[in-house]
Amino acid sequence: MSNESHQPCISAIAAIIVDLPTIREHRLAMTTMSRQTLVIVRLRCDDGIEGIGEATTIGGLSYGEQSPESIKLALDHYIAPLVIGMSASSANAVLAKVDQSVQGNSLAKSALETALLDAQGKRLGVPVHALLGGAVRHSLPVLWTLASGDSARDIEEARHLLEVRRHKVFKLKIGKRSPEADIRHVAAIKAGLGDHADITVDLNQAWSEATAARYIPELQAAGVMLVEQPIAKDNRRGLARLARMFTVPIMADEAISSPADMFDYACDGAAAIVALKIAKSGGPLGVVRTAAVANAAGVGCYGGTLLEGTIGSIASAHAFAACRTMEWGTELFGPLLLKDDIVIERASVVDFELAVPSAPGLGVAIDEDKLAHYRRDRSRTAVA
Ligand code: MUC
Ligand code: MG
Repeated sequence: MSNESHQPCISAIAAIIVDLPTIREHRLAMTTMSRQTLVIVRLRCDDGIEGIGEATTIGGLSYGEQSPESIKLALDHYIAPLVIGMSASSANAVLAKVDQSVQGNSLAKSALETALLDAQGKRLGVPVHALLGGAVRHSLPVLWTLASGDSARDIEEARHLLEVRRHKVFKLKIGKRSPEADIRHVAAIKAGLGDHADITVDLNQAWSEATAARYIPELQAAGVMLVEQPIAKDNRRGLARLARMFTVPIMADEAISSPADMFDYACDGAAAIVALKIAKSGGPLGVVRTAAVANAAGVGCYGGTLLEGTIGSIASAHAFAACRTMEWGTELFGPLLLKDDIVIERASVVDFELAVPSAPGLGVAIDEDKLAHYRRDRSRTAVA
């Protein structure tokens, strides 16, 4: 049933937990992943259009405060009852209503906002990036994270990816071992790949400020391109002190989620670069808003990931395509870390770039057989 002004309305929302194996173990400072869990949102509208969205976490609750199960709970019990019956054509209005009653929960909000934009894009016959003001670029460079933990294996993996022209920038997840062991690992990989590749490192907050002050010069000497979130996300002044000490740029990730965080960090000169993520920002619109503050402050933009599958990564790609600048590239490699996915056409990287779809909506369709196979509740139900 449409409302009085014949606006299409949200009629149902399903949040489906899906567990997928990864192609190899993925080691970060706080967890080692051998599978990834997606929360897929299917948003039905009373004009027959369905929008889809996705949210992921890293290692359950080990990376952040939201888990796949809490995302589903927030959507099923709090968000869906608030928004069912609302007009489906304004993601801004729906998310404003959700923000009034639901604190935090950026991942659930991101999946919902993505699904609303997908549905509206399909309705109007335009890609999601057109709803965000239009694409500034139609493909995005994508780096790969080397995270097997073994230097020789990582070098071999990187050489292969260079040869097949998939990636030429590699991010190393460090912080789990001693700083000395990490520096040896980084230097070995940089030396092994030489000028053919750029190397970045992500500490995921693992170091104290003193450890960072002691070891970042060695990372700089090893030739890394940038250092991501070396210290605790709450230590903004510490990051500002570190940023003044070195020439290698510091990128803030966990520390910056919102336009307000971005403003605060920029005022303190605490980060030269920001990792933007739909997961942190509560969706593609939040990415564009945060990027606008970064642009105003002269902070470089980077397209980050929470290791989403194809749906979440393509939603991110639409947002990153619409940002004025994205000078540090992206890391939308999440789909390539998965052995399988629940979509008909998986995201792929060709000639070092991911193409941003131009079909209506996200330009991604669910593979119903795969969804039925991988959904966690498959033994209980076959219908979303
Ligand atoms: C993060 O902190 O950047 C991005 C790449 C990866 O391996 O993990 C994510 C999270
Ligand atoms: Mg990071």
